[in-house]
Amino acid sequence: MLDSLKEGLQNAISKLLRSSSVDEQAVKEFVRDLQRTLIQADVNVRLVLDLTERVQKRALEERPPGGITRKDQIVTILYEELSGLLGKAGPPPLDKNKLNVIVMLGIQGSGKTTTSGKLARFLTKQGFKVGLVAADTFRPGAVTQLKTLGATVGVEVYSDEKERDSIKIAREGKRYFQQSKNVVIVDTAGRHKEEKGLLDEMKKIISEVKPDLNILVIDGTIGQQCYNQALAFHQTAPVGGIIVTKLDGAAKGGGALAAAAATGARILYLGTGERVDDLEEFSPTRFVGRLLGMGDIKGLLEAAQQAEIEVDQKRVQRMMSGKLTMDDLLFQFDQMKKFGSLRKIVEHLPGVSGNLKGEDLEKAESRVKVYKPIIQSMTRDEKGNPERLNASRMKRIAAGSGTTEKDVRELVTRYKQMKNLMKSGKTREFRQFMRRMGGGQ
Ligand SMILES: Nc1nc2c(ncn2[C@@H]2O[C@H](COP(=O)(O)OP(=O)(O)OP(=O)(O)O)[C@@H](O)[C@H]2O)c(=O)[nH]1
Ligand SMILES: [Mg+2]
Repeated sequence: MLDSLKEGLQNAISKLLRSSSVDEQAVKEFVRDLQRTLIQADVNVRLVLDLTERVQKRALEERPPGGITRKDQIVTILYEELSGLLGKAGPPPLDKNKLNVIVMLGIQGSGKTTTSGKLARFLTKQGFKVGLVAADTFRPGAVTQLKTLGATVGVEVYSDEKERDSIKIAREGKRYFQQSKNVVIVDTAGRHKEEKGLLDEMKKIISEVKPDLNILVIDGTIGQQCYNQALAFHQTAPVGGIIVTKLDGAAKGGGALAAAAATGARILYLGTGERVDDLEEFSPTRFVGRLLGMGDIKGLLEAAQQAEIEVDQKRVQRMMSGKLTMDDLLFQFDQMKKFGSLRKIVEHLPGVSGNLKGEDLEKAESRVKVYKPIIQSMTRDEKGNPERLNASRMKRIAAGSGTTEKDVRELVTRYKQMKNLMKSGKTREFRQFMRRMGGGQ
């Protein structure tokens, strides 16, 4: 499931990067691709629509900051929005000057007990005085499991094997550690998902011990079921933080996205193995990178830029060899916008043909909006070989694109000028400039 999500997202991104320009149409297509791939990957539809609506709005409204291309900016927006779903990074809100009670919530086998041990160790290392409370009276062996873990991490465990009432144990445990500790972690029982009995028990424990933080433990391998599960717990006891476990295996934790969205709570830590040290602080950007199969956002941007550079370099090489199509011309106009006025560029380039006037080029820049529909109305053959554009073809194209024959002739003149520029620009500086253009920066 996550592989296809990853592939779909990457395809949407490379398609965007290959498009000759990033106009409204390209953005909308990108957003449609995102929707399709997210929904196919079984991500909650509401979530998909909210997310893609924000991506589209920002992609159309925000201008890229200096030094960043439109395409990179849109990829960054996608990253930010996906990461934004997961909230900010940071430690849980614990106060060393008081007793902080943490209740661990989650269904059977999600990793509550293991994670209680890991968290106890983690917080002890940070200078907290931690106690563990074994309030799982449901599963035989649960108390022993927690005691063993406590011994491993050097944290005291409160338990009462004769007591069947988990609420009482939770209350007594809190009282027991009241004076000596500043963090108490209550490990609770897990049963089948969304079972009413489990949720009722949680509710009672919570009203008894009045925790400062309820942590929902979610198994990272269960995918999208996370959404309903998280919601059910959240409605019973407000979830203040999430820990996603079992992310050391094949799971990439897409369901965590859904859990975070369902509760509005932050993910605090990730469980990445069975050992007591296998707990990582959570970083939204790193996590989204993992979801997309990339190291981090920087890695994705670099890969994206590289793909773009390769495509563009091939094009520049072809153009320099004297072959220029109408699509190349549009590409050039778009590229030139990145480097400032075409006129300034040409005036600074030695060896450029004298028949190319700066004003013509400046006009060309402002006329791209007219040229685009004209080029779109050409046949493939005409785009590739603009020499074939005779009077009758020009007439047809003008009618088809809603422009005038004069506009079409003007574009053909610009085309010829650009082709001459390519031919005459044989100096080293010109070649360097073209390579720079191809490089996208
Ligand atoms: N690989 C891996 N295994 C984990 C991780 N966290 C927990 N486990 C394993 O998952 C299994 C269940 O973990 P527990 O901590 O017992 O889960 P629980 O939520 O307390 O289960 P119940 O008490 O039955 O509700 C155990 O075999 C753990 O070793 C993790 O991050 N990675
Ligand atoms: Mg347990």
